[in-house]
Amino acid sequence: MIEKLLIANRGEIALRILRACRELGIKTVAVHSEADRELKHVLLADETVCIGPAPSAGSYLNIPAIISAAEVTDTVAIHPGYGFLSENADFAERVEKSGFIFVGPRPETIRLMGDKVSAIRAMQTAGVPCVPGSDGPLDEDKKRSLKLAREIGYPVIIKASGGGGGRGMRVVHAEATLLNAIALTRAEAMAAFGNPMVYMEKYLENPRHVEFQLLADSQGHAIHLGERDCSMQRRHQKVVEEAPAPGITPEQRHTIGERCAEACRRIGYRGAGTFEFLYENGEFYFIEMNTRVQVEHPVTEMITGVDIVKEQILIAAGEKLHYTQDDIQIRGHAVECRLNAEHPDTFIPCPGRIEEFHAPGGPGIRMETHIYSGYYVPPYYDSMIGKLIAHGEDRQSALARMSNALRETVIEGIHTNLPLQRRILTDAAFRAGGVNIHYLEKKLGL
Ligand code: MV4
Repeated sequence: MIEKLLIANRGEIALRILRACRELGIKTVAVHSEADRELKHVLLADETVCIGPAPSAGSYLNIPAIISAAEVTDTVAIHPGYGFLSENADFAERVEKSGFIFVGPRPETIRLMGDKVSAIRAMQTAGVPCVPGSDGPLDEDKKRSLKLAREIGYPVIIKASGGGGGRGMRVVHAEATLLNAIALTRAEAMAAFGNPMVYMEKYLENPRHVEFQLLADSQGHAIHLGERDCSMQRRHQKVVEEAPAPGITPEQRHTIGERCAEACRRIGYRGAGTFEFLYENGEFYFIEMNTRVQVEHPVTEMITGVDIVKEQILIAAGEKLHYTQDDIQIRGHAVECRLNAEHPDTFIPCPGRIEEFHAPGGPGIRMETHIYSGYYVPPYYDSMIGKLIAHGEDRQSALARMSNALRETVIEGIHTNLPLQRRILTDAAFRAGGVNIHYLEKKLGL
């Protein structure tokens, strides 16, 4: 078993990883920046190492500093959390070459999925449904691109293979602008990712964002934990997530989930992973795979009873999955509201001291946060300060519990998006379920 684990992250996910380690009897090393000495998990960890200055580039993204911290503390494994270095194949490789266990997939898998063209190709081969498109990179042959777009049918979308998560894409509505759009996206992709490769897909105009959670061990077993709906988003930042996705049938869950599991077996996937789909008119279209634990993993934990972070660590330790697919039952419904330190109307980040914090409670309520009364939210990092999760026997009950919990939550001293979250919970379309990815921005009048 792993004796000691280094948490290469900060905030609520670092605390989540620390708690999983405590349950497993694993000692923890918290690495932190100069601005993060008072982080809750740093105060709780068995050992702490300051790895650099406040800006992430010198600390949470500083690979040599993290490896050195692991060396001086006799760390066995490194958990990257989400964001920062979590999907950096070079980091995973350096971790393994230095003799540590990387809690995540093999570096080659991270590299394969980081390149969207190769990820889509791998999924297509494995029988995962994908968006109609170029089935590979666009070449310099303009006639061929024009012909392809005409066959797919406008609108189409040009995406950078090195992009993902909303970076490096351009929608094209008519033939007149296609070639220019390809050239522009290519140039931007080269500048932003050092990779000029672009590909084409049919542009789906009003899809939902539905993603499947997968777990795979290093002995070739893979299971799915059902899906989440993450359509309630603004500028590619998710705001509310829920599981299961409204309106998805057990048959659809079984069919798509099993395709994803089979894809994991084929590519020798290891650890937790997420298959992102667009869902429109009853059909699923794969767009990207995430090779890390995700912010919204708790809604899946609430409806399946599986501790995803503990499973990640046990898989990294070489253990077999503790569940077979038949062990996984969906129980009730869960919803998550992200809590951000930001102005509720302008979305401008609002760092500062939390003068007062009162956490909500009651049946089915889970608060994942590192904040406490007196904690200072630094200005250097993502504005997310926590997540509130509500579970109930059905969607109605989960939403009722979430509404109560949002009313109970008190965060004073800084602006937060609590007022926005309370508004979303009373929104008729949200309450009906199944809004698409454009809903929130339209509601907010953007
Ligand atoms: C799309 C799309 C429509 N059609 N691909 C944006 C983030 C990246 N993961 C993929 N994205 C999209 N790809 C096709 N073929 C619309 C989006 C999209 C989106 C997807 C998921 C969640 C929010 C989104 C917001 C705007 C656009």
